[in-house]
Amino acid sequence: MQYENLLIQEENGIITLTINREKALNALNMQTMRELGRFFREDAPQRPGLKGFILTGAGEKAFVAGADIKEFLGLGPGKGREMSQFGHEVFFAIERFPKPVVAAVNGFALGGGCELAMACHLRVATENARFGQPEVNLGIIPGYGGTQRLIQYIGKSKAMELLMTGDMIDANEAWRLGLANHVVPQGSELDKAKELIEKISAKGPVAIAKVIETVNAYFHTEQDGFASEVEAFGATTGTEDFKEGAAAFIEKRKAGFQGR
Ligand code: DAK
Repeated sequence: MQYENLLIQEENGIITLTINREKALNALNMQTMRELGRFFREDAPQRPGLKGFILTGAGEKAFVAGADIKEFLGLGPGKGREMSQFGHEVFFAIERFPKPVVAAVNGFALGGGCELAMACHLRVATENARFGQPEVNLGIIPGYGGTQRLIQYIGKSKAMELLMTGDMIDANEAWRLGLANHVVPQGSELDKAKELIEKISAKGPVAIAKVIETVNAYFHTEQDGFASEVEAFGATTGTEDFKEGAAAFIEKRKAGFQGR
């Protein structure tokens, strides 16, 4: 199958997927989201012999600097809900994939980029990696599972702080908090990710699939936080604040929010 924004390389049973939009710091536009969905929902399940997958970003600066803000301007509550729901389906396909998926976080992992890294089973971060959920700077909330998975990884207190301040944390802080599994020098992240996948591939494949299934099952609770995120995200995309936040980013100025 043809991919516009994903580079797909296979070596020794490991597929490395590189999000290839370096000029936009690998921001997730809808085309890239559709391609990630197609890969994990249609292509990868047809390749049962593989050992695992690595997700990374092109260049040395960013893993993924967020959803593509330049596509935000046409959003409203209906479209926002629809896109959030689609994003959840794509990221659940990654999170529930029965083979290891490792994020090689080689720079900024912000907003949708941090959400993508969190949907992977493991995260190897380079020393220059930065994680954050800066959506509130744009007048919205995370829409690809960030409000739920950040709590799962680092706990409510710190998640609440990062979600409300939009602050970034560096790789060592991400490791200290349990968000990054390993921190490695820039340039060695793919080797570390491959080493992890090789180690896992020596174990029983059914057992690995069941580990993934049962660890994920721990977080299936009565109240569906993901569904409430879809609704809340849709609501924020209908605000004047969101229009102002996205316009301010594009015009490279500080946003003036009005609270409506
Ligand atoms: N989208 C589009 N373009 C981006 C981008 C992004 N998220 N991030 C960076 N770029 C572009 C910049 O506009 C710039 O393009 P040109 O101006 O050269 O054309 C180029 O990448 C290089 O960026 P900078 O010049 O800004 O590079 P710096 O080193 O100075 O700064 C930075 C790096 C990562 C600190 C900065 O670029 C930055 O703050 N980027 C934005 C970070 C951010 O706020 N990310 C978005 C978070 S919100 C949704 C679901 C989920 C989401 C949205 C919708 N739906 C369900 C609809 C998620 C939202 C987010 O991710």
